[in-house]
Amino acid sequence: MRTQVGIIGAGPAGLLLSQLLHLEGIESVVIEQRSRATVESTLRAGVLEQGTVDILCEAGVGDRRCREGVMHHGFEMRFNGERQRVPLSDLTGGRAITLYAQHEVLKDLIAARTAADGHLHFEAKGSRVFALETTRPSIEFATAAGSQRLECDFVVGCDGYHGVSRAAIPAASRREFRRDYPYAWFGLLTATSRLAEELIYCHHERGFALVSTRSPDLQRLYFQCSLNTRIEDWSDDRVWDELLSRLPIGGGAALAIGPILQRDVVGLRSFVCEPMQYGRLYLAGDAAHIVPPTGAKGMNLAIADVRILARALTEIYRNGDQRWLDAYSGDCLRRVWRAQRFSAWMTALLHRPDPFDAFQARLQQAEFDALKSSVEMARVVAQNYVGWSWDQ
Ligand code: RFL
Ligand code: PHB
Repeated sequence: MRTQVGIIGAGPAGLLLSQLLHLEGIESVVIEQRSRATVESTLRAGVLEQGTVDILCEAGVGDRRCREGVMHHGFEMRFNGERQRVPLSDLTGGRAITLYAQHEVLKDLIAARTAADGHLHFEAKGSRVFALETTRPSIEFATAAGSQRLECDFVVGCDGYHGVSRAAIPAASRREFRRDYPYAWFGLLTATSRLAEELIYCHHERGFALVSTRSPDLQRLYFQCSLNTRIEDWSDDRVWDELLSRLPIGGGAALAIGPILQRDVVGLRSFVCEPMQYGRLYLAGDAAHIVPPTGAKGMNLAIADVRILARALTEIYRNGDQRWLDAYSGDCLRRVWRAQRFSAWMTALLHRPDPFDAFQARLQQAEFDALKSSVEMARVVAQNYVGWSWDQ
């Protein structure tokens, strides 16, 4: 098999890249290890920045999101009982975020690629990349039909943090930066009514909690837990007791208890691989960088990467101009480090330090007080949360 761009991973980065290239007349093949049903049903992100929404519309996959996604013009912070709204749109000249689940974005992208006869290989096992330093890199993988070899002009690693692409870059040719956090998030999806119109980020002495939403009767909730948390130790009653103890602080409606449909525990990590390129291999999304989910930036960064990469590949195929590809890693990393800074700041502000640190707790309070009293600080938070425009 031969194609122009071989893409490993059918997450938001891989699928959107394939779609953007298709719109420019560039052929690609996407190789994914999971089944289509699993990709289309795994719960992850929910917050789309304005720039992400814009690019999904430009890619021709925004229709359902327009009908079903919900725009939010602010969010609430609760800090040891005090409540403070961050009015996103007022502080950013009208920008907003949209709540629309990541797996719904993936369904839309897969439908678009399939309708255009795009080449998607699900349940492809054992992917490996070869000859990255040459002009004919290749990917080998196995499907039910047997072993396959895909020759490409370029290989793009969109295979997430645990994928094979980044590891194919020799250790001497990359530098990795990481921070692991001493706590995790317990996440659940519950069939109950909305607690509030907007997201609530809550700092409580028992730990962080987050109220997000998927639809009027499906809510996505998270709370800080210890790294060694085992899901089976958490009965529904225990989950609700923990959430209710953290959330109804400072007045407002109480959370209505409902059946818990899904639950998961995820560790928090900050990670960057520099550069995001080696020979003819380009990394995009979680394959190159991870942010803790507190800033809601991960998928948005993945989408920003492939927007830049699609443009760079188009320049080379259309005009033979290599400069955009050469600038790819540096262009992405500026945005990535800005998101790292914001995500680490949100995480440090909202979580209970573990082990508890009284000095850090006072600093968190001082930080929250500054946010409350300074419109300049609130504006910086709002600008970071809604995301940066493409030319920023
Ligand atoms: P993905 O989504 O991990 O997709 C990678 C794909 O590659 C496949 N793969 C392979 N395929 C073939 N061969 C191999 N060897 C392979 N190895 C892996 C995988 O099966 C998978 O299908 O990476 P991508 O495309 O870079 O997208 C990144 C986003 O998924 C991620 O950053 C976000 O989900 C992060 N995130 C959030 N981001 C936001 O922008 N807004 C949010 O509100 C938000 N909330 C979240 C989040 C992540 C969370 N978790 C689970 C860490 C909330 C949570 C709880
Ligand atoms: C979500 O809706 O899943 C969500 C929202 C905000 C975050 C992280 C996750 O910061």
